[in-house]
Amino acid sequence: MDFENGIGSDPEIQKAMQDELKRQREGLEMIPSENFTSMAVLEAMGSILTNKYSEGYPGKRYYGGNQYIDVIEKAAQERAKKLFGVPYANVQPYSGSPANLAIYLAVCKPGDTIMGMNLTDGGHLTHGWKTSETGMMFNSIPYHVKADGLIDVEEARKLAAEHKPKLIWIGATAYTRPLPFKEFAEIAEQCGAYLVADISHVSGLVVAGAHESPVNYVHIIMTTTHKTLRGPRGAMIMVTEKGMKKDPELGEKVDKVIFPGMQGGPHNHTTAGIAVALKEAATPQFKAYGNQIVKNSRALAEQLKKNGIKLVTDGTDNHMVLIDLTPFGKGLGVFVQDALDQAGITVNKNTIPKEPASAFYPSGIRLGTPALTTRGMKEPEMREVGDLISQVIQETMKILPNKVLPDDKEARQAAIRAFKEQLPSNAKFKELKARVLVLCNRFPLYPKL
Ligand code: DSN
Repeated sequence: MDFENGIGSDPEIQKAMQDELKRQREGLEMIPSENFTSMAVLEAMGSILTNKYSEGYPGKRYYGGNQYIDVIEKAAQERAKKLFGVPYANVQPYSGSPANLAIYLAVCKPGDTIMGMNLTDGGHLTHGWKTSETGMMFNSIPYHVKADGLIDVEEARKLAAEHKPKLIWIGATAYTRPLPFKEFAEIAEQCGAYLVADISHVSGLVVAGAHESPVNYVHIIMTTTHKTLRGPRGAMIMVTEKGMKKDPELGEKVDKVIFPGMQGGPHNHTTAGIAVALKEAATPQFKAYGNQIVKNSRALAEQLKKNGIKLVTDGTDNHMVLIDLTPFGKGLGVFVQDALDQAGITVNKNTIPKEPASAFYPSGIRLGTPALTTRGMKEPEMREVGDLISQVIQETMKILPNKVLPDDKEARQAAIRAFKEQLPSNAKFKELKARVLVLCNRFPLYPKL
């Protein structure tokens, strides 16, 4: 069979894969939750490990033939425990959202009160947002950020005292400052809640010492493995010493919810990729990498500010920068995202605190430096990238006839369509795209592929 000779047997998919590789190579990848894994992680992911079923846990499997899978999963667990300083790790969650659901089910019952950061303030869907099952299954009390963009710890303290949540989340998807673990530990202590740190975005920084670790403050830590940690798409749930003290059976409860409670066979190729990524993350090179991500992010923020671009919290201490476009108009994120795409810069439109438009048509742009840092870019390149982004924004505002996104659905679609249609022929975007390509070519990506 042709298929035995490789992906060439499926030219349609092969071409899309090649096109995607070219896109990753020739553009600036600035979605803060994305990264480029090492070749070692890629090899683990594209391996024969995908062939095996292994329901259960090492030494306690439902199917035979798992002796080597056990080696891999045990290595992943041990590496996670050592790296984060925790007594317990489950490396099987398929990704962050199911991992978070598993945490709820391990410590709460449907209808219980929970607290998380409001989505449009930078929180995650699974921290209790109204359209997520987590916001429907539980009584969700959101806390917010203040006018300066920082988490409103005092509001969270009052809400926790009033509503006595069973579980509190500390973690975010669009937040540029350190997460206040210590303050939230006091809040959780006062109402007896489980405190869970969702460090999906910053786990690579935590490992590198570029963000404080939550390990001494929270009961449970969840992280996805594909963001700053540079592993494959997956997730881990870890229970801390503090969590084990609160409930000595917490680890077993998490295990039971993941399997048989929620999932079937673990994705063994992913588990191997996670193990490899954790080995990489333990190296001095990774420490330097994590710190460089933050240096790059700060350099990018400074350059944007120099060019008159407004930032939420006026800067950054982590891997992320959040542009506030409201000085130009309401709900303009969609236009800037499309224009940046045209110039070869991939970002995502995002809500900003006190979003004046909507979650789907927000007024911000979220940027991140993990992937560019992986390519080897440093502060001088970030200043160049800051200039490129500023010029895209300026050109966007120049060509947008009306700086307001229409409220009417059809008028809105027409405005977005009309804007998109003119992008390919715009001379300024062509020039910026050419500059992006020159920059990317100086930092080759996956030269061995
Ligand atoms: N989608 C992820 C992010 O971009 O932050 C979170 O799930």
